[in-house]
Amino acid sequence: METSIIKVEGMSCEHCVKAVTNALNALDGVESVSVDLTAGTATVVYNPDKSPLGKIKAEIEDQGYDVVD
Ligand SMILES: [Cu+2]
Repeated sequence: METSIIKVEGMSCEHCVKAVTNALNALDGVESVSVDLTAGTATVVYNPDKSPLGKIKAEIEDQGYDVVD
């Protein structure tokens, strides 16, 4: 398991938090997701063999938000 803190731009309300949280939780190998709206971060615990970080970031962008590297 790995933990990554991903900086996300464009989240403005609880709806955004839910959208990101639900989308990431649906990915194979994602164990937990914690989104901090104020900080603009998503902390993800995941198995990188099942869902590499690039896939997780792509999923966030698919939801309409920007990942800041
Ligand atoms: Cu929102």
